[in-house]
Amino acid sequence: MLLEKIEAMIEQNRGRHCSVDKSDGNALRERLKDLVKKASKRFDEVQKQRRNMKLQIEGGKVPPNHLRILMIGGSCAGKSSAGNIILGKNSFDVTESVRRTTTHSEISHSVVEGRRLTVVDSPGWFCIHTLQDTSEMDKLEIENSGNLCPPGPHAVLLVIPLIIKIDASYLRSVQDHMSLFREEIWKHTLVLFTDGDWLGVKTVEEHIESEGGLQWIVNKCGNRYHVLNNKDHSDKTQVKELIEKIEEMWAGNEDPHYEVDLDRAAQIEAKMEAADKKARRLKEINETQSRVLKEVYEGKQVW
Ligand SMILES: Nc1nc2c(ncn2[C@@H]2O[C@H](COP(=O)(O)OP(=O)(O)O)[C@@H](O)[C@H]2O)c(=O)[nH]1
Ligand SMILES: [Mg+2]
Repeated sequence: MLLEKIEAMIEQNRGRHCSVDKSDGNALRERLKDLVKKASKRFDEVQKQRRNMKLQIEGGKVPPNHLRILMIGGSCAGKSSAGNIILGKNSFDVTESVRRTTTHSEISHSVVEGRRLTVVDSPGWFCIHTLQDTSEMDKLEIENSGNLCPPGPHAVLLVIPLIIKIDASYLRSVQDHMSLFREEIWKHTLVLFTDGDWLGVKTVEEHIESEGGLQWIVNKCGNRYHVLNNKDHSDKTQVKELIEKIEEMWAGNEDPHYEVDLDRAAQIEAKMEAADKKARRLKEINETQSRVLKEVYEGKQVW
């Protein structure tokens, strides 16, 4: 059937084939060669950087036995799934439809590889929204997420799915929403790529080098990144290696964690409480109005 259709198409085109420009092919090959070269350079740099950090740990800079980790990123990036994989249990609800399930930041704890882990999951932002497009409540939730694990997270995992194209609006959205935190946050941030099952034979470095926006993000995070396949619960080495990378980042930093601003935390809490109270009041008014309308409609109310 398929062959018949192909033959009919060839006949229609009177045997003419689609011509390709040889110079185009050569240019593409050159670009690919360049990309592979850059990818291999990035890989070597990461290995060198990791060796140096490991030496610091071996030299006596022992990482804390209790690590606090904050998950941030766009909605549906895989933050909750990654949080669950890291903790080794289903603590956070995962979005299985278009409706987002994480609307408030949540905290959970576990012991992994003999180490206590605290993970804070956050709602995230719509991945092409600018800061202006994001609601005030969501902004407060995102900003407040770090305050859930005082004095602050040792590691911030900026979750980015490998499947998504990092265009200018995606990059702008990341930059905008990261600005809800202080600039120092980048020193404690590692890019966590999800959808590891999608990568296939391509290396993560080749993926980074093929997306301009991604290079900016990864470089801003001091060339720290890790790939997770959240669908593979049996692969424990992917979490073990992530924790090693978090410890190495910790060893390379002067400040032990991203310090939360307690005054700002109190302000946010007050704002959230006020918004909550207002929402409850509006709900009550709405309910009263509906009840009165229902009574009028049913002829129970005499005016
Ligand atoms: N194939 C694949 N799907 C994933 C992966 N991580 C997350 N997902 C799916 O992506 C969707 C959003 O995940 P979720 O963790 O709720 O994202 P969040 O909104 O950032 O918390 C869910 O349907 C997950 O099953 C992954 O590594 N591979
Ligand atoms: Mg979630």
